[in-house]
Amino acid sequence: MNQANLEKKLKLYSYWRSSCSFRIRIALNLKGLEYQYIPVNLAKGEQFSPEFQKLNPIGYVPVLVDGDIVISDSFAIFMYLEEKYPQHPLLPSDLQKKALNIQAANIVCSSIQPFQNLATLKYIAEKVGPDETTPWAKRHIEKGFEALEKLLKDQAGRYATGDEVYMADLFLAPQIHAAINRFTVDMAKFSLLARLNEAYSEIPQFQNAMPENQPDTPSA
Ligand SMILES: N[C@@H](CCC(=O)N[C@@H](CS)C(=O)NCC(=O)O)C(=O)O
Repeated sequence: MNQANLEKKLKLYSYWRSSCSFRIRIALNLKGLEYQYIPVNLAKGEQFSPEFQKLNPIGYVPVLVDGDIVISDSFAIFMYLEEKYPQHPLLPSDLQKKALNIQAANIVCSSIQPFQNLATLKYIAEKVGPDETTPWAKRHIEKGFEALEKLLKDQAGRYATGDEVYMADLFLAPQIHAAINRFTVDMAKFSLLARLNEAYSEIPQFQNAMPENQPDTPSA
């Protein structure tokens, strides 16, 4: 690859365990887009460095750099990728199904993940107590999961909104993964989401995007 192409290559600022980065890793994989993985170690506070904050002033991953274009926030990145790289569409053309996908994704993005974000959990640990972080996160994950089960029960097929993978799946898979692996949520209470999770685990593009398979995943 010549220098010009190297510079044009997509770059993803990511952290192995970040569920928001995981969403975009799946989107890039499904669209068949190669990207350079740039790790930002959230545990070491690299998100607060002046260099990173120039890219995303709020100091969160993911950030996507596409040539001269810099986009942060997984929702915005998703919408950008969908328009710029229309191969393997991740939003259905049916308007109702599209709205359902956006609704389900946004429940994860706005009404679940912010309650389990590192910054939120640090605040709870300091102000309330370190033992309160997991119950706090679990409570909000379970509230969201209850709603998602109701929302999707008559719409789901093999995947969240039918038999094809769409936006909702890209947001659900990382959230379910975090619920199980980080917050010990009992998925027996969420049979539909548990079933979807099984289906996601069989898709190579999802497997490749998983926290355990990233260049910055700590060795066991
Ligand atoms: N709405 C944003 C949220 C981004 C976000 O919360 N990222 C987390 C990782 S999943 C983060 O960088 N946390 C760093 C911190 O809390 O300091 C998105 O969807 O990208």
